[in-house]
Amino acid sequence: SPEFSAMATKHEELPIAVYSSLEPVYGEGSQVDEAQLRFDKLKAKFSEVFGGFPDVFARSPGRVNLIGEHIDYEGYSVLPMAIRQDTIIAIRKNESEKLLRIANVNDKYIVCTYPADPLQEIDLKNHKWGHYFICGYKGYHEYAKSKGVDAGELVGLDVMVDGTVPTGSGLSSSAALVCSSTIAIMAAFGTNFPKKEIAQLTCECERHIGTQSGGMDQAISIMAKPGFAELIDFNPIRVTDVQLPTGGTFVIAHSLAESQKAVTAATNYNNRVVECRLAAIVLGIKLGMKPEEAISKVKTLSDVEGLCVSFASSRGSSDPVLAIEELLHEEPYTAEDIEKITVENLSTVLGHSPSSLDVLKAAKHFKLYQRATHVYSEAKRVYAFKDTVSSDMSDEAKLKKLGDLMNESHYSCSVLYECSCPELEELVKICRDNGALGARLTGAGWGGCAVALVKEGIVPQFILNLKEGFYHSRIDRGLISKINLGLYVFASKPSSGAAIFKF
Ligand code: NG1
Ligand code: MG
Repeated sequence: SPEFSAMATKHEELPIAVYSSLEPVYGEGSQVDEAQLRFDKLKAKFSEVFGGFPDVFARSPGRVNLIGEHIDYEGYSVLPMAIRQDTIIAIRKNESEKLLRIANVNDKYIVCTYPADPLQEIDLKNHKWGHYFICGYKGYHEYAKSKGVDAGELVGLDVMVDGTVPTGSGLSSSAALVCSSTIAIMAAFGTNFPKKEIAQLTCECERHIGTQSGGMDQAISIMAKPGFAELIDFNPIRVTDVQLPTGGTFVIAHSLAESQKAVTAATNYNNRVVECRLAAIVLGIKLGMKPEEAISKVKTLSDVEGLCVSFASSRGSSDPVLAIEELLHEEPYTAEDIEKITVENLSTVLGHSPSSLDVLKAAKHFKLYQRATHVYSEAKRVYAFKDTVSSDMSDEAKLKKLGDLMNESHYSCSVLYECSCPELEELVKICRDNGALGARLTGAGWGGCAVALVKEGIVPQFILNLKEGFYHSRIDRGLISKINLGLYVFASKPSSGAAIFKF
């Protein structure tokens, strides 16, 4: 019936499709058969574990970021695309027990049980995969409350999860799980919020896991359209379709170093967020703000970009990096160095947030110059990428330029932001040596995947060469099995975003 077709919801709301016809959401072809098998298996496993059938299904994809790394939380636009790999969830209200029971088709993930309490604290010291569902659960209730929506009575939920986004790979398995959880909960309670609002609320609720993340992953997972990468702006979230030039394909390759971001946040991800914040405050003060004003008003480097640009223009330039070069020093700052400038101790500067205090405890020093230079230059590369795509150059010339920008982005991530690792460096080099127009780490880094832009005609040979040059020695060392190689290196087309599936 038309009521259940993907077309039936308003454009701004999540598409609702029928479980028995996944095509409107997954697109044509073999993907649909594969997806249908997974949904059938999910439903069967649900029955096996909980008895009976789920009420409804939800899906949300992973993503690959093409350019714009570690700048979403600084307020800058990024340019990712959704991938085919996703998380699907079967869910049912359970009125008889006020418990959230979260199971997984993969036995590696043991059943997690939580109380049906939206105000519960997530036990961050004891990381569990089910915590991501609770992020969505809390987020749903926080949003419903803020909108005066009746969130329904507190009931239990039976939940079965199947995810195909490799974890710790920089392809955002976390957002796929948080987003699909939130949507599943929303659908189970019979509500459907506008996509932009779901993107915003899932971004905020994933922070319950303890990372001070930006909103890229959730925005693309919720808002992606098949066939397009998206330029995503923040505050508020906006997406612009980006049609990539023909003749090029993005190949994703896993470095096989797993990056457990929720566990390493204090030294990696949150550390960088804090460094950027401190760099922004110090720049604000150097550019004439009173320390207490900078501490209370400046949160991100985008907040002081205007001041940096004014400074640069007084020197005949428009590049905010010039302000960094003149006002910050390359030597890492100690906490004391910064406190001399802020005239306030750093825990106060950072508002005593627990995750920031963890960062301060773990940090020896702060590389303000390098991190800020990365952020401003990466932000520019995103626009250069977008402008190249919409320019009137030939597709060939466009692809070359996009590849160059990706290479520059990787250099900046690796040298200035220091979020690469030896395995990623090796992999990126092998990609370039085998004819990639450009290659870079994608996602947070410190492991996970690289993305390479490759001329369509050489993709099969390129993948073979990667297998030969990077993966075979790892198969020999027993790190991965040969049968699974397709999970670690594959070409990817821009895929579709989140959806609800009813019976
Ligand atoms: P990964 O680690 O790929 O999930 C993270 C952040 C993004 C963004 C990138 C770096 C989360 C949920 N995601 O992505 O917001 O900051 O790192 O560009 O923390
Ligand atoms: Mg993540």
